[in-house]
Amino acid sequence: MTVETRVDDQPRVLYAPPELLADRSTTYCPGCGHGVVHRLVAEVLGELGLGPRTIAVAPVGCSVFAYDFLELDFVEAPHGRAPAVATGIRRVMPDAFVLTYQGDGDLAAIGTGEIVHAAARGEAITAVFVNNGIYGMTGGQMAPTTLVGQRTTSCPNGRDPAFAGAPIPMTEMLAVLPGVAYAARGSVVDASSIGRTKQYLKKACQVQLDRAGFAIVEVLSNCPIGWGMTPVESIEHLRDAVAPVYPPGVIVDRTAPARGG
Ligand SMILES: Cc1ncc(C[n+]2csc(CCOP(=O)(O)OP(=O)(O)O)c2C)c(N)n1
Ligand code: SF4
Repeated sequence: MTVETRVDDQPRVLYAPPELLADRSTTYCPGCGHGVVHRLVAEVLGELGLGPRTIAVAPVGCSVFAYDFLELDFVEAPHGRAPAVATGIRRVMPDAFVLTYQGDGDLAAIGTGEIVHAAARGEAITAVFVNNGIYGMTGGQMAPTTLVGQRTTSCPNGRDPAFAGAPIPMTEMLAVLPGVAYAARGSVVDASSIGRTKQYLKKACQVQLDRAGFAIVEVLSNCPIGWGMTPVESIEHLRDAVAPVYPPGVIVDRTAPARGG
């Protein structure tokens, strides 16, 4: 929706949606972070002029609907297989810009093998990894990223690390692989975090354009419905409980010039 005002009796646009964001009402739950991440993807690809040559790969999960909201060519992958599908696209269409969009159930559980091997091979792919700490689409079950003590529909007494293990910091794990040229973690917690996340996404796209290796941006996001919170409570929880466990920032940048002698 375009927001306008009047200055000196002249119309002035305060905010206009990016061209690559479809002009349709959201079907995500009120307050869901996926919409913010979609907007950032649309802005970044638009600013880099990549819309026409992008092939995006949608996941299984709430954000499968990215193909309805982003004006891009999309392929939908089976659950967790987005990096493998993206690899196939990369191999047969070397000039395409290839972007994957996955949730944490998709990327960090059923799709663990695919993301690890695509990253290890240094595939020229830009991966967007939306970590909301839960399986949103299927009713809020525990994911590998669920916090210790967090209650979900499959661990109603809270995640017990003695039974379910500790939360998996996927992006830090991937960052140790030499094929990963760039790995960063942003969040949708407030305007400045969203601005930084946009910069991370832009850098991750540039890494692909430079054929420097695999690039991933994790985005800490909120799932008010799955967390049993209001949208405002979920943002506070994201800031106070989630971000300390998954600290935002650049995790690795192998494109940066080496320092010293
Ligand atoms: C092979 C297969 N197994 C299980 C499912 C059921 N399923 C659909 S979405 C989903 C979890 C998605 O969670 P996440 O990736 O965190 O995305 P979110 O919905 O939270 O955005 C599961 C297990 C499926 N569709 N296919
Ligand atoms: S269940 Fe969670 S992730 Fe899915 S649309 Fe609703 S708030 Fe978003």
